[in-house]
Amino acid sequence: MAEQKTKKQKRIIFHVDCDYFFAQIEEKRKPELSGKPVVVCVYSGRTADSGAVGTANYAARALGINSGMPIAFAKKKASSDTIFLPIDLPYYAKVSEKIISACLHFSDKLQKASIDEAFLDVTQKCNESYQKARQLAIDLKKEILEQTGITVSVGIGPNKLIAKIASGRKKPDGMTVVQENEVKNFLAGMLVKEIPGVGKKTEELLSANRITTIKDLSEESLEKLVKLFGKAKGNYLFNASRGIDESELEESADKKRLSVIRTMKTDCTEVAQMNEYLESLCTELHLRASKQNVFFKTVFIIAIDTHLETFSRAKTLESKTDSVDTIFVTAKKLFEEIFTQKKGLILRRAGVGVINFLEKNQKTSQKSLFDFA
Ligand code: DCP
Ligand code: CA
Ligand code: CA
Repeated sequence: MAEQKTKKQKRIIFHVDCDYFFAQIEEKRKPELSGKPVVVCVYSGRTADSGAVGTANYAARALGINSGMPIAFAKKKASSDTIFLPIDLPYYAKVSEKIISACLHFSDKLQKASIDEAFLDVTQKCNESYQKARQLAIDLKKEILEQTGITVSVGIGPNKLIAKIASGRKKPDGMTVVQENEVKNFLAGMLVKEIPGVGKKTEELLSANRITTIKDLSEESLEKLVKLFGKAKGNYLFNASRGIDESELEESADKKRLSVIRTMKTDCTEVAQMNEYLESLCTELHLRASKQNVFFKTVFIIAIDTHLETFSRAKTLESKTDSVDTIFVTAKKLFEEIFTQKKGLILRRAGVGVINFLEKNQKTSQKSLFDFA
């Protein structure tokens, strides 16, 4: 085959980050916390107050209470109505799973980056259009809010680095779009610490070399940065200061999915009209799952209405299966649920998918719980 230099494909990446995550979840499940400063604590158990703050809601942050601070110190800063709560990780992990599962249906590829954030590649889904990406992000935020009551902030950019920086610009409930030609201006006024991975030590070393802004950093030579930080980090900083990041999303096995989605011959207003269509979708999906030689545990559906708004629902089954009937029955129920919940819904496109795979020759699936990035 003749060698062909392929132009690197333009990408559109979302970074979705939940707002004051642990504290927001507590606010949602305990309405009596409304309006009060809330601090979620990771108690070490040594003495009553030993341990660190996991996170604080915005009212508590206004008092100067932040993640990582010793609890005893936070208590000194607290007002009389500040509520201190112990961390409940198993519950937060469940909310996290729901959010990630909503994100899955809005992306071509997903990388869970921590308990409260994920990168989504939406290039294909949005036909490389930032306008479509903006609408998709609005729909995703709405879907997450409806399913979990949690607000998230979304950064949209040409790579993971820009998307990640962008998601932190407007919080809470924010959205920041940075197109490729806007990257330079977007970064120009920022301090070096806005670059992910630039912590206190790096910041100090840069500052000792009179580099304080990202613009300053972009004016340094690669040689100098490699000399100061070594090859890997020097290269990273050199590229990051220019908004360059070609790293791919790292998709974990349990987030891989198969789905089939099509525009229906006629728009549908109830499940009964979808029977034949659903059967053919499920058969095709089942065939693809069989080829991959996997069982699956979760069935999901995607529904797109005549205004091109996207909805999704997912059901995790009691046990793993590879049955086409299970896909069909579950998908049908999920569509029924959407029609019942959304009065007046007129569906144009519909899809069915499966996630949560288990290789057929593998006995158990080990899932790592989570990490804080
Ligand atoms: N976390 C923690 N200890 C830390 C930092 C974070 O336990 N030192 C936990 C609590 C946070 C969650 O991880 O809710 C997510 O961390 P983020 O850094 O994304 O912070 P928040 O979501 O709390 O706030 P923000 O709205 O700024 O994203
Ligand atoms: Ca967060
Ligand atoms: Ca985060």
